[in-house]
Amino acid sequence: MAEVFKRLPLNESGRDIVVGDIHGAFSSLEQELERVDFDPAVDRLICVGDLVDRGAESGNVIHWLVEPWFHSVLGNHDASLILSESRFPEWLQNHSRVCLGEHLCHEHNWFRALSDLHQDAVLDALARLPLAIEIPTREGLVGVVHASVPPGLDWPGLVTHICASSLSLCDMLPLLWDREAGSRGMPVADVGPPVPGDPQSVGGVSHVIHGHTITYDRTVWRLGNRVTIETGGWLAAARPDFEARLSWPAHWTLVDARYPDQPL
Ligand SMILES: [Mn+2]
Repeated sequence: MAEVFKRLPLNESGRDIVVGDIHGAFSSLEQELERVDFDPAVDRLICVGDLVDRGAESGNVIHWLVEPWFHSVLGNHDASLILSESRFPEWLQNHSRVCLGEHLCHEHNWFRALSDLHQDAVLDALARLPLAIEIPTREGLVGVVHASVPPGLDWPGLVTHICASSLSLCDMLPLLWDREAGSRGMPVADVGPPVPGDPQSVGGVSHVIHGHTITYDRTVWRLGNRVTIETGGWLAAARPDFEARLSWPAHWTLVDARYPDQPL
């Protein structure tokens, strides 16, 4: 059974660093980890999902996911690959693909160039990714979900929801695809700290960190206590022509899980 929810133990001795979508740009990310003096002996790296597609090194995902210091939630591109290859995790097997429809991604050409063995290893690794990760910190609980927490759910409610055996593919869509947090948020420089009881916040957790939507001005955005840290770090490696045309240059954003408003 795929692990749909992962609760990490408290990191007693190092940092928990969260990074936006990776999209197969692993070498570029390695340089960023050096910049922030990432120490795999004590630090952990948690990705908001979308490990594959677009970047040339997408197949390297299997080498990262075996590292004890690396964790990731499932992103829509990761899910699309699993679905496209008809190797769904168990929680999807009983449900129709109808819900997904137009949501399937079509950027999996890199996958077809891999050997059969490599393809199997990639699918097996991605199928084990959880939908949500919970990080306990000395400043409170931090959640990580690729796209969004469905309206009306607090964090414990979300955990109950995704662990329920009745969960359908339709129920999954907001977690993987919704753009509300990334498009309705505001740059953190323009909004004050989260207000207790803000209806836009997810209750029961200090904040939830998302990827999925590249923020308009490539800064960290916040909607209530929902923080979007996806600033397109993978673009320079995967889509240099596109990146060169952007008004605001794309770049990696790495944050300490406790202080997602303050990029490292
Ligand atoms: Mn993405």
